[in-house]
Amino acid sequence: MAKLAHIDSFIVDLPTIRPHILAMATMHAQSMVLLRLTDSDGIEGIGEGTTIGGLSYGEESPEGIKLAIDTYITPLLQGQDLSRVGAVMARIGKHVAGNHIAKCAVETALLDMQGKRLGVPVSELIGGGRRREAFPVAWTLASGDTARDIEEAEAMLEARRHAIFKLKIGKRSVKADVAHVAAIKRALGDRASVRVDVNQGWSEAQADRGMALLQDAGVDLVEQPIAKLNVAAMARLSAKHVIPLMADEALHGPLEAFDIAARAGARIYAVKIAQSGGLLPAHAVGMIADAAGIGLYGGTMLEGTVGTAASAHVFATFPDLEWGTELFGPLLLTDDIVTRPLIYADFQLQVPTAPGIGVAFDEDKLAAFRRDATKTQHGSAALQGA
Ligand code: MUC
Ligand code: MG
Repeated sequence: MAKLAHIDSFIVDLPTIRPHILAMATMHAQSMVLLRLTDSDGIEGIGEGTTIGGLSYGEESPEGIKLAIDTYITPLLQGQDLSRVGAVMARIGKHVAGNHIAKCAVETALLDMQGKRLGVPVSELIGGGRRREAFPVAWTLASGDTARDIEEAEAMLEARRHAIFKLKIGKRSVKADVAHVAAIKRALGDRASVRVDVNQGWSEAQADRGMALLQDAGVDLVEQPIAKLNVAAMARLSAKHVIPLMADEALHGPLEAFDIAARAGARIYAVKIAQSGGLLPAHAVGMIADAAGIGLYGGTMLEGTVGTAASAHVFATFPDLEWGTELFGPLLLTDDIVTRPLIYADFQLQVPTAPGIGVAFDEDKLAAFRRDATKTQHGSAALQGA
């Protein structure tokens, strides 16, 4: 039986390459909770639990994720057979409500261990195995400046790294936001797909107007335009507009996936392992969407390489990844904490092939970036500003 021998969770803060402006926060750094589990056979599993902008995006903060793992989840792992990943996660689910990002970090580490035990990539442990070796990745233009965003998009096209661009809007007036988006779409034309993410920034009336204008501007989809709990309004907007509405913050695992599908609240799902509560529930979200005829998109919480690799394994198993993915998190950061970075080439991310999630910690980098190892105790709030 593979029992827990050691567990270590810690926060790592990595600066972003430029300020990343979202409706609810401006990021200057990303703070990720990383996890290392070792079992009684000496097999190691690593995981990541990451959110955006401290407590401004969702109900879990980096500090809270670490606390949930250390205080409440670790005792539930003790004495268990860690090779029974589904059973262990069910036990955690019975005793820990919510805390999806903490659960995702733990499930990632358990699956990483299991893949290493069996000598297979994690994608082979999910839903019949992987169906693709690589997939398209969007880049988010969020500098806040139209000319700078166009320049950034042109550079990405030139480098053959991204041909899908997501624009973060919802902070300014609908008119100003639409003008910004339309200028970028005009500049890029048919060379790129342009999408927007409002991060719940609009009322239903603003969304109604905004969606009509964005459709005319040639935008391909509108992500979470209104409050996540207002599924009735999401359904009204979806029924009224040709431009598809994509659910993001509204999705917190299979239950919401089923509810939104039943109420016709969205035509595309942004699936996130963090929001879903792990890789296995994220796969279930994908299966529900597929059964309901809802398009699939691989979302991100702007995780670093560990969480991005874990997400890639799930998205590689989806029957149809119609809208591609946005697994660009590591590219937004100035440094990395793994020995070998993920490979982005020809507009695609390659799904790792080594056993487990297929990436390993670089111990020197961890020592340099661990929050508990750095002298100045810079909290995520201080780094991320408002
Ligand atoms: C979100 O809401 O989708 C994903 C890409 C990005 O720039 O922000 C995230 C969060
Ligand atoms: Mg979003």
